[in-house]
Amino acid sequence: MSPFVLTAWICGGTIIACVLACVVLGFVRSHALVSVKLTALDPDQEPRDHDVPLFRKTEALPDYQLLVIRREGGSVNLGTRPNTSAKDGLVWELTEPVSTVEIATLRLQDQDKLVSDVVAEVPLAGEPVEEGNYRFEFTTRRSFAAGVDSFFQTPVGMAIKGAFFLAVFICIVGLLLSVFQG
Ligand SMILES: [Ca+2]
Repeated sequence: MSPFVLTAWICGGTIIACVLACVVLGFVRSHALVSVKLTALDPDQEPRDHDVPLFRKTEALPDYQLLVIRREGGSVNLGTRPNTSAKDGLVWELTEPVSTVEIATLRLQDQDKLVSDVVAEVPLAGEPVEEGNYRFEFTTRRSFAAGVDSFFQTPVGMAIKGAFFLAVFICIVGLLLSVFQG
């Protein structure tokens, strides 16, 4: 067997193995968070910007901000609902679902221009979670894209991506060489 054919087999095998690993591990990690519902159990206990009755009553309502805290560090800001009570339930939809294996906690803040106060922080769960004055309900679904995305951020995923591109590169170089020599 010529070295070119051998190299082509090895590269082809590597490419197929990388794609298979990506599909399998992406599927394993594809359970993803798609929305969070927040309900304040007692509206009288929600944070207020100030306690002056009747004065700018709407603006005094809380500015809830929800963050996904990642296990690997960093966070995803799901957005802020300015001047809105959560007494009837507030829903945050994730435009890009986040793989559940990546999520450490969900952090609820009352957003402020200076320092936002953490109101509650809860782990992700299948059941509704109550902490303090709040109830969190999570919706998850299979998202292959989120799984693959999350997989490529792991060291193994990065290595596989590197191996894939290296194999493709060697294939192209080998093909060019064989064309020029042939
Ligand atoms: Ca406010």
